[in-house]
Amino acid sequence: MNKEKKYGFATMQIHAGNQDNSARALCGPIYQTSTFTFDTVQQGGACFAGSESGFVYSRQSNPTLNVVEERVAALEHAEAGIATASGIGAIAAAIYSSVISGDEIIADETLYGCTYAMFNHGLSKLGVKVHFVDLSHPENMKKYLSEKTKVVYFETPCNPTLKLVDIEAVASMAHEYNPEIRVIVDNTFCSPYIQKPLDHGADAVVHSATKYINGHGDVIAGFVVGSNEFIDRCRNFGVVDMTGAVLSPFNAFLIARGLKTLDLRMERHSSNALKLAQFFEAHPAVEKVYYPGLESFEGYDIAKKQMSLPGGMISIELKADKETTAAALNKLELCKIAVSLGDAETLVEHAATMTHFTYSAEELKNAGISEGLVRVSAGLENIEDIIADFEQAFADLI
Ligand code: LCS
Repeated sequence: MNKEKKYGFATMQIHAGNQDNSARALCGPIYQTSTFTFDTVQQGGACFAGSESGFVYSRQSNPTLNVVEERVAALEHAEAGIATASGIGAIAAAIYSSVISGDEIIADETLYGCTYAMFNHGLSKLGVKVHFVDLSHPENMKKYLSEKTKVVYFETPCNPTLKLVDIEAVASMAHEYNPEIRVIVDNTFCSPYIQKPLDHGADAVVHSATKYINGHGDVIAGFVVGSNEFIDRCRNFGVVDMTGAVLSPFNAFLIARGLKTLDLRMERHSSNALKLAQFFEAHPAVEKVYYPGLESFEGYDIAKKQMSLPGGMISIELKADKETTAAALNKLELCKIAVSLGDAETLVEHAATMTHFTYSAEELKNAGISEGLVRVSAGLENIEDIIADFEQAFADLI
């Protein structure tokens, strides 16, 4: 690649990131090593002191990880990125690197269940107060902004309701109050192909790369991207000292492979999801459909503003009760009942008892997660086959 040239997204998802590759292999090597050797003790000391560049130990950095870190950062229009052992590892590194006891966070009230558990049950034990608000109305944030506020955190679309948050509106309100407030967006549901939060004023992005970024259901991974200064802190403090949640070189290699087709996959996920959402909307057993590509969806205008495609995630409510809903899902023959998302296979889950079991009944209500909410991650199969599977599973509900 010519570093002086600007390339398109598809080119960057394949080529961005420095390969340390003396054998000229098309696919970069896996540096499956915990540590790196030095010619002399003095050289080792210089690498530790930072006066000489060079790899030291893989909890800090590793050439195979560096490739995907640079690649995801480039795709997100960020200066730098760090790979982590999971999405939760990425969020923890970003949060540990942003707050200390006594600080406050404003977070959206609808979050992935384990993120909510970290914020609600975990951070409070460390003396960090989290105010949960509905950030789809940014003015809700105003009464909690104070000199203690260090982070504003949200997902858009939110897991599992698909609620959208206007990134530009929230970031500008937070920064107007205090430019030092770090606005962190979880971009897992979109991937950088569909949405680039930094372009809309956010300061940092976190990902569960377990999902679309890897895309093949065989890796748990995460990323944080942002400014050089913030990512240095996430690396040298957040990951190295606090979480230790470093990605394995083999998983970094799989992510580099998965990323090569990110744009193609997101196009198919989105077109399949749109057709499936339209099928659900017309189905007599379906009460409500949540999908950013439907004009009936509350966040439709925000989707048009900040997402280039409506994405692969849909949630629905059936007219049936919880037990009948479960019985209908159990009849699926092709689509899989499973948590996670963004894989080639269509995955279906019941949020209240699976991904969001960490919410109490009241918290579910506040977050807009109904008892019967069914979340669907539209896969890459033939759309006719996906629709036919739901058609037969829902036949007895009519
Ligand atoms: N952020 C979002 C929006 C997520 O959906 C998840 C996982 C995470 C962060 C955490 O990432 P992980 O540590 O699992 O890589 N979401 C899951 C879900 O909806 N079903 O299973 C996991």
